[in-house]
Amino acid sequence: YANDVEDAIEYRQGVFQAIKWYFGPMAGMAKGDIEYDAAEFTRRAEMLNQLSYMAEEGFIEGSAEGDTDALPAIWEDMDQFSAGFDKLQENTAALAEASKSGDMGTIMPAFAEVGKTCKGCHDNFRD
Ligand code: ASC
Repeated sequence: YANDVEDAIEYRQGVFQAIKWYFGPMAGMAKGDIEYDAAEFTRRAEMLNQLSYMAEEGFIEGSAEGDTDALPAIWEDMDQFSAGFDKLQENTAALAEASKSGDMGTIMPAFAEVGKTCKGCHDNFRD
């Protein structure tokens, strides 16, 4: 699957853009800035779970060079980087499940875990 480095960078940035698109209003609902809508929250959690499987393949060999904030540490420790996506997949699945309760008290801990997973990877692997 020979991919051009620039295409790969744009691809993964697009996936992260989509993650932000789905995540943002969920954070708004969690904070109470946006009215909580249980079905909409669940839909977004399920989309996040799908997206959590999509970004990693954009980190192709050689794509530390280019218009990217991705740090070379990714390719130096691909196992740890990859484990972050595994965690995101698990956490977003747990969030989708928790969201079906329709209860913010049940949802919030699962939501916080997802946020922590985003941040953990950014701290280690994003400029
Ligand atoms: C966001 C965003 C992130 C996460 C993270 C959560 O809205 O852009 O990277 O939330 O800050 O801890």
